[in-house]
Amino acid sequence: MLELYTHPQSPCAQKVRIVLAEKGLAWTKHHVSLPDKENLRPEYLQLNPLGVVPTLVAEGRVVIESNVICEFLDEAYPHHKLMPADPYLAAQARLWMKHVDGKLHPACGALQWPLLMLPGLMKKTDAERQALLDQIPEAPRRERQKRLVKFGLEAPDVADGVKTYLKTIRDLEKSLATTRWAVGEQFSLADVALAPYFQTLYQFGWTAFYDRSYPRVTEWYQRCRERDSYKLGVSSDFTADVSHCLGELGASAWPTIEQHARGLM
Ligand SMILES: N[C@@H](CCC(=O)N[C@@H](CS)C(=O)NCC(=O)O)C(=O)O
Repeated sequence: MLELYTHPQSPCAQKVRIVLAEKGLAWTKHHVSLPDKENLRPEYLQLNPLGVVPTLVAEGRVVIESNVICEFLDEAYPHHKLMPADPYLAAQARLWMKHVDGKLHPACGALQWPLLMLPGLMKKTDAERQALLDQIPEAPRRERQKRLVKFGLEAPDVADGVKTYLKTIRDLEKSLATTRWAVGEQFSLADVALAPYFQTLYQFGWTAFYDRSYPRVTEWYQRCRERDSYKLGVSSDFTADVSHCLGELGASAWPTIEQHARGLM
């Protein structure tokens, strides 16, 4: 019995949903509304003290942190291994996963959060908003969200996020010069970790980040999208209405995002 606490637009949760689909595992969905900050409710914090999605409950036992959940599923259900068997390739996959967790994920948060989460928060009173932000357990996330409330897309986090995205794309283009997937000839947990962050660019119509100058990344992401696991774990949540709405949000933000990317794309 697998239960996943998730949100459709959370790249971390998308990683786990791709792994579940790759392995053909049945699971029960618990939707956590991030705009309503359900992730900070006491009952959720008991499961995940960091107040973030995803959280997996496997046979009643809680597993948190998306990379840890992906590795847990890969080991608990080893019929279709996603961590490369070769130790060197496994090390490379873990390096990508670490990069995503430490750098690309905060970068994505800075770009995506002002568009998806901020509008709901701005409907609250100043005092309510402040009180909610003060409850965020981890200081870097708490301070980032406060800066994003104050400065929106002009926050330094957004400009830094754009730089991190573009460096990741350049590095991935280099890797893909010699391998079909991020770390070898097989789709692996490295691809699982990376692909959802390209969903963010795709959904907002910001594919100019990679499709003008990085043909291997463009083809790699297309290959990811064509996998059944991606269709089931990610694309199925993006109905025509949702995609239209995200496209409009992305288009309205593009002039500022492009400004941050000027000279770097
Ligand atoms: N390192 C964590 C990060 C999880 C995370 O940041 N999740 C985001 C959604 S992608 C979240 O729940 N954000 C809630 C918030 O920022 O209030 C993981 O990989 O699971």
